[in-house]
Amino acid sequence: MVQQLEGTVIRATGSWFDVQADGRIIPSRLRGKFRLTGDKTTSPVVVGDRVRLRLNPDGTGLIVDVYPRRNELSRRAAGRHPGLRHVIAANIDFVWIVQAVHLPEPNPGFIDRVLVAAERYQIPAGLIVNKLDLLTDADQPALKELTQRYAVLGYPVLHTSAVTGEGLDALRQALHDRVSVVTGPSGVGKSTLLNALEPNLNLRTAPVSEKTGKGRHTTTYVALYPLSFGGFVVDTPGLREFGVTDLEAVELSHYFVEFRPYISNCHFPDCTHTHEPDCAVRAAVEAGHIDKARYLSYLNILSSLQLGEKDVGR
Ligand SMILES: Nc1nc2c(ncn2[C@@H]2O[C@H](COP(=O)(O)OP(=O)(O)O)[C@@H](O)[C@H]2O)c(=O)[nH]1
Ligand SMILES: [Mg+2]
Ligand SMILES: [Zn+2]
Repeated sequence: MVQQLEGTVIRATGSWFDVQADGRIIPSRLRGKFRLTGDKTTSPVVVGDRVRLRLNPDGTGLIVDVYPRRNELSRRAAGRHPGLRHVIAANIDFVWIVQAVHLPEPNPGFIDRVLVAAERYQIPAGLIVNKLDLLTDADQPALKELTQRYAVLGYPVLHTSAVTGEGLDALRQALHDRVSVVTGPSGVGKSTLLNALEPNLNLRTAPVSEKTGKGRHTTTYVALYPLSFGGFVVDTPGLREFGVTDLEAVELSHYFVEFRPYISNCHFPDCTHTHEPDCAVRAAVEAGHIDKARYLSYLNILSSLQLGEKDVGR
């Protein structure tokens, strides 16, 4: 009789998966059948997945089943597997997108892409603007604008500094008792913030290169960390870019929450809100009811989806 256990994947390195089951951590491999499913993803099992495993005599596990996901956060894979769906984590309660005041500069396009990926699965999301200690008087208007842009849409915005401790209590409360993903470009301070909240995590951090203004990749695997004050947090490797995937171009506007009230008023039911006559979304942009920067993000994502759909042959 082979012993079977159920557990949660808390670390994924590519070939090994640490599964928390039965109060311990079991290093596990995937059963071969998972490689044959034809699913166009970089990995069939990710952090946050609930799995069933078989215990081997040597104490390692063999993952034999993955339970259906409540949701997932995914992006278009780059690098070795261009075009495939790269699922960052599954079964998530909240997605935080971290940006810095400076070093590196805020990237609204990145924020909007992650928000689309979160809205795709109705995962609540918010923005953390970190490195507030670097803020100068000249930056105030830009910070206010960025904050307002997302706050009016209902996305919470936190201002933090791992240096002064500003905003850390609010962040701790926000992470309490949930499974949260903390994502963003390299160098914005994701790992530093989590270390400040939970010093025994000891996540590696690295200075941002003065030359390129970009952070270095220090986190090489995705892991789900338990928080002593309750909850779990996923620290992701810094992402250079966040490509939207796993949705059709015609769905995209529904994931821009402020477009939704207008979409059904467009003349054409399959309006892409780019060139069509009687487009209610474009009219709302003209009238100032939809933020121009958000509409530009929409156009950018739309064209990358249209290109992406071509190169995967759909
Ligand atoms: N000035 C300032 N630097 C910070 C802050 N948070 C992180 N850093 C620095 O930013 C660099 C990148 O941090 P890291 O946590 O590795 O970024 P990650 O790639 O997003 O995980 C490190 O040199 C940190 O010390 C902050 O609030 N203020
Ligand atoms: Mg990091
Ligand atoms: Zn339209």
